[in-house]
Amino acid sequence: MRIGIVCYPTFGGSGVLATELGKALAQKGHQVHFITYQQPVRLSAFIPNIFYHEVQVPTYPLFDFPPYETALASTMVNVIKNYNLDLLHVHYAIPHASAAYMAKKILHEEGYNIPVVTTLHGTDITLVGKDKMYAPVVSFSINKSDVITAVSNNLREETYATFDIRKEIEVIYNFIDVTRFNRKPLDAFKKVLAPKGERILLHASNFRQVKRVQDVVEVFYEVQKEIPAKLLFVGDGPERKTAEEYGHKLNIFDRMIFVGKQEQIEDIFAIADLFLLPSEYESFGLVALEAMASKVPVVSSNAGGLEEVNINGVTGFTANVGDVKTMSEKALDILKDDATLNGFRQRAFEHAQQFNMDEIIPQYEALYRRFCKDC
Ligand code: GMT
Repeated sequence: MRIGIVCYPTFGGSGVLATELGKALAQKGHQVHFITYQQPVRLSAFIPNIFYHEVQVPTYPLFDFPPYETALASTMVNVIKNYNLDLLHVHYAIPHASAAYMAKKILHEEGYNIPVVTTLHGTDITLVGKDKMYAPVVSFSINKSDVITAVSNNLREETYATFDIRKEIEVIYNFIDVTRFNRKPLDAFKKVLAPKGERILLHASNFRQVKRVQDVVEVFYEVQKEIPAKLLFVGDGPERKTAEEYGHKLNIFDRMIFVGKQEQIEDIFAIADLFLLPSEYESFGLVALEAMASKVPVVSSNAGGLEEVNINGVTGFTANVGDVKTMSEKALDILKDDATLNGFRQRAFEHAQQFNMDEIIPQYEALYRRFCKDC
């Protein structure tokens, strides 16, 4: 099939998932066309049947806000026609679903039918999408998609609760390539970060408010009182300063390490003992799954779809949002001895296997084939 994929090209979960999906589809022989404003971060190597089309947004002195959505819809039209695409799959509703609808209508006038699949990822519904400045367009364009998918049952329910959606929303979970995360810890790396064999707690995110990085510091503060430990932060974003300041305030900054944005996160997961994700909301929590596939148990909140990923008492623990006391106790329960930790490690790893790409990619392919039986 010839498939167009529209996504954010950045480190965020939706962009990562869309890029990995495109790469996996190309590997299976499909022709994949990425349409976005920048080369997706996970699209570094050359793959023969992957094409990248950059959305150029011409500026003009009149424009305080360059009209990205117009440029995106026009680029969609051009790419779909030039490459005779069979289907367009947009990730993250804003503004991709409405731009796709515009492109679809333009092409329809020319007698070209392009099916549109919209995958909802989370904040496009729960945080940003429901803002009344966006909601009417989001709701309308989701309803106009030929197929709607959500990355967890929770997000499906949230979407129905938030908008008047008159179509079926199908759940296709986030996926990972489990072989990528099954790495041996690099001893030299571990020695630099934890020279005295301290336990390594890890948090990786875009440091937005929804991640509650202050809770991460607070849980670590309680843990390091009981056992020697280090806290590793991966990623960057607006709340990084908050985490740093809080570390200074609690006098534990010397045990906190900020490594910034990293592409080879699997090597970092490999040396971690526990992953912390106390988010206010996660539609799924792709990063928690990556941790689990790396044999790292997770202590997370129970918000959104996290309980569909992190099974309480099995792959780690979940607690109410903001309940740092329970999160700290559970973190210590996991880390108290090697036998307990190894049990959690193994169960996290086993649970992660059901989200392997081999299980999930065929679900997307089956969905595409409804519109393109002969391709
Ligand atoms: O986590 C983020 O803030 C980034 C965000 C995105 O849209 O890029 O991630 C969302 O999509 C991921 C992939 O489907 C999910 O695994 C994340 O849970 C979800 N984030 C939120 O719901 C906050």
